[in-house]
Amino acid sequence: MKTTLSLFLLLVITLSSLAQNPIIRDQFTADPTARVFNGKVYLYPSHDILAPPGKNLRKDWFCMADYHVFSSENLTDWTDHGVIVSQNNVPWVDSTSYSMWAPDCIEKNGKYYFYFPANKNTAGPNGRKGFGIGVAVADKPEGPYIPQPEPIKGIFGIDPNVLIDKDGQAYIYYSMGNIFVAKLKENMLELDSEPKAIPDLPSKGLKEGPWVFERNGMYYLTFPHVENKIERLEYAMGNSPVGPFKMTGVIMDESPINCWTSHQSFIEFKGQWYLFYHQNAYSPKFDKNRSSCIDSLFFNTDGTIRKVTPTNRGVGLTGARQKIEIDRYRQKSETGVSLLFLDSTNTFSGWKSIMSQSGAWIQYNAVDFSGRKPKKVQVMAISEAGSALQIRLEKADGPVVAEVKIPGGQGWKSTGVRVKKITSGVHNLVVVLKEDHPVEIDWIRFE
Ligand code: FUB
Repeated sequence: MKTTLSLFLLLVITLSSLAQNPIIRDQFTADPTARVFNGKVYLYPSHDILAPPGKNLRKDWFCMADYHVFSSENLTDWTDHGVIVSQNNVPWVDSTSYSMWAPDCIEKNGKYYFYFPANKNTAGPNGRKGFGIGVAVADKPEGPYIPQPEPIKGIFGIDPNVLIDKDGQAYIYYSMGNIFVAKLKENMLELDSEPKAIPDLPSKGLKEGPWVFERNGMYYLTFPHVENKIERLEYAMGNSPVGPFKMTGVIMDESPINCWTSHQSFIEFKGQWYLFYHQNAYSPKFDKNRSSCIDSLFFNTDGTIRKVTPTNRGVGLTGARQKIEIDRYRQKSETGVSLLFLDSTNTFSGWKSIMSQSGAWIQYNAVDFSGRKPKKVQVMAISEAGSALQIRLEKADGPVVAEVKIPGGQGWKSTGVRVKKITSGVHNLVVVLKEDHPVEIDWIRFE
């Protein structure tokens, strides 16, 4: 009993207050499927790693051996519940293939069904091993999950997604060139109809990663598609889970940092819609090591989706007394601000903001100043020649709450100054450089 408890505690790692993008900061997490179960958000991403040496694997390709599940009550603090399914514990999966691609998870009658694609270890009737889609079942969203001994019969494809319609009928969507849909039986483990390719979607350029949701009687079929050189998120709308679907628009443009893939899921949580997607922010030179991100999603009155611009800031509030990493900014001046990794040998340690020109500014949104009023602000910075900053509220020319002289020197130093009265509530912070002497900032924090 004692050993089980300590093992459990070892597995559960709480990552505190890390809402800003990317949201998981100690491992790569791609293809983020988010679901709301029992009032909490659960994240089921795939798990990119670098190809381990000596396994005869391509160094330039996806490499994924298992899945973790994460949960959060506020989209800000994430708990890693550890590995739920691995290529080594699924009887039908080729355990040398490292091919555990984009998954999904859904609840029905108190059971949790985790759907995942992977390479099979035996050839099917067509003589091909290829991708199958399997299911693992649990009594709780975080597992333990028991994988079914065989993949779902009749599916050759990747990127499963399951929708349970209002009448209780479940549908599975997946991709393999086209996007397919089929009914699932009541047991959620078998097909109840022949998979059909969904027509009227773009015929040129790869389509994959279907993710379907319903809102106000409209069905949104969302998917990454290569319209130009790399994927972007597009969608079609229809009035039933099987269509017909009409191509409607683009949800998110191609990655500004050139991640070839894109992959999405959507939730409504506490009255706000969110888009989950991935980027290769922690691995700019290798886009098969991706990281999950979240941004808010809004609809127009006719039900169409407003385009989402990816942000570093992401979602959620940051407490004023926490380290406010302004490199996860919402907006910045066009010139005079750049970001660099704090440690290029460990990109998970994040970035520093480099401000280099008087008047340059960087804006970090949604800092929570409720509770006791702060008296001081600390700024962790380096400035070789010494420099000066202002901290303003709401916008670049908003009220100044602190003037901070950064002393000259080589190493990181925290400088504390008194702050003016800040009214209780949520404020945007803007850091403005007052001199032409460059300064590097790691974080700021109120006390
Ligand atoms: O993660 C591997 C594959 O890349 C996914 O299955 C696709 O959707 C793309 O994101």
